[in-house]
Amino acid sequence: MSKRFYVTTAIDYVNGEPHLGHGYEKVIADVIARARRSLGEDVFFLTGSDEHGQKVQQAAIAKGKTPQAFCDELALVWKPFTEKLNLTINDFVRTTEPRHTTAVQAIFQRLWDTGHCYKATYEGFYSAKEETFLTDKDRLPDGTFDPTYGEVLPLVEENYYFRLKEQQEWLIGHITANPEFIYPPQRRNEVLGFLKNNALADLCVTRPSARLNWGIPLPFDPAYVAYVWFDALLNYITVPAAHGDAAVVSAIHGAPSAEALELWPADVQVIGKDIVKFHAVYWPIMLKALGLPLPKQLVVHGWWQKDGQRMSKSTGNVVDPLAVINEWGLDAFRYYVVWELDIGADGNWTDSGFQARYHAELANGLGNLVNRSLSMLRRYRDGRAPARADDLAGAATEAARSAIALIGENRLQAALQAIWALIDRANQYVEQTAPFKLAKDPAQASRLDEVLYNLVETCRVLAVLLWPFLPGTAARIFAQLGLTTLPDRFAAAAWGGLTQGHVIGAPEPLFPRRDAPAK
Ligand code: ME8
Repeated sequence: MSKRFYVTTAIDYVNGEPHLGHGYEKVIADVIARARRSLGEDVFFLTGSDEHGQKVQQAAIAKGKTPQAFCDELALVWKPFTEKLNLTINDFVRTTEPRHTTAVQAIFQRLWDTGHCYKATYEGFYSAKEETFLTDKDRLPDGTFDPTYGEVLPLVEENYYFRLKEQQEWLIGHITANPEFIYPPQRRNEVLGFLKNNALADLCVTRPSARLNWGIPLPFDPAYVAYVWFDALLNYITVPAAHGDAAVVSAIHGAPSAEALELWPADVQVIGKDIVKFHAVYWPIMLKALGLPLPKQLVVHGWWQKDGQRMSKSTGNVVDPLAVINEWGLDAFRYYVVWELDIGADGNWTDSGFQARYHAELANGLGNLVNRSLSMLRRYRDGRAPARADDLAGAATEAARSAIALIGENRLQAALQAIWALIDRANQYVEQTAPFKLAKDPAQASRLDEVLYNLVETCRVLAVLLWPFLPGTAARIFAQLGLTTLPDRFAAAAWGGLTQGHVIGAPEPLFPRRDAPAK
């Protein structure tokens, strides 16, 4: 069996409901996963929920529930969220599942047995809010700690530590030698800058159960639970282990199963900018300690704001992706988040910007092109495709070439722009060739045939290119074209796929125009 292309997202804390940032991250990972499948690759796409730790425990207590009952209830929100987004995931991991917890325990045992962990006493300060140990070096010039840490209290405590220090030079070497490891380059430079200017301290990877018991107990010392980040990062390999991935299984324990999937190393791990240190510093060192290869690429996206401000429950300006999807449709949401925010940059959601794009680019741009192309073919040619003609072949071929290349470079926004250039070109072609005038002149019948073929064939190519981004819309375009397959292979973008005499179906508006919702 050959290795699958393995894509992951961060696993989300289930201390609240999914918001725009979560939706965004999952959509870009899904675009990458679908595009790889369109290229003919076998893909495994994983997401899930991060259920241990202080944040979740506190949220459960605030609701008067046990953490497990609280997580079980939220799983009923988070798992269906992936369906609402039409994600092509192959698995959804919850870190409270036994397949994960037992593997995390086996990994801890292994790291302990091989001397990668040791026990020591910590003396310093602790932020319960961020679950972070702090020292005097972390104080601001005025002597206080950054307000994001919340209340910071002095702490003396025994814990287990994972050795990071001695891997610092190796990690700098790896990142330097593999420029594609962290995308985009700006984030890579930040990580390198951090590693070159700061001495890594070993990482405290446990919490005493007496202080925090909502975690995975250490197999060799049940008075401690695993630090939530150590537990969470491991999901990327505990799931492959559960699917019998031979390399991971033998690094952890036991023998691989017969129908093993080959997944690790991940090809793309999509994460947000706030968790780069965990993924680009701790995670590689953990993998090295286990003798496993590093992921091929970390794709680091920026953060969304709403109306120029950080989204926060307290200010009530959180964008609820489900509300947007219910009102405007999933593909409008997927379209806006990918178009508005290049991977890496920060972005700003405004309702007016969303609605403007919906009307200008989806309703007037794509929707109008498909609707009028199909309507004219039905009106003037009984819905039958004429013989192949190639006026737009060059533009379509160029759009396909450039969109596919850009997706491969994680430049999803630019890929959408390349696709929209073809939509604009085709809409301009309608204006230039004026098929409604040609239809009035019998002498222009063969020219009208050519124009109509160019238009419907462009719609077909567009559906193929749009599939990773707007899968529902792409499938509807194919159905309206009377095609019975899905547009899920890029090979089908080759010009000339529509055969003469093929009968299309009935056009229906893809993005109905609508008034702004009442405020
Ligand atoms: O960090 N804009 O979970 P999380 C864009 N459990 N992305 C955002 C965002 C925003 N406003 N807010 C959050 C965690 N995200 C850990 C991950 S992985 C082993 C453990 C992104 O629910 C954030 O950057 O706080 C992260 O990638 C993801 O949502 C989950 O965030």
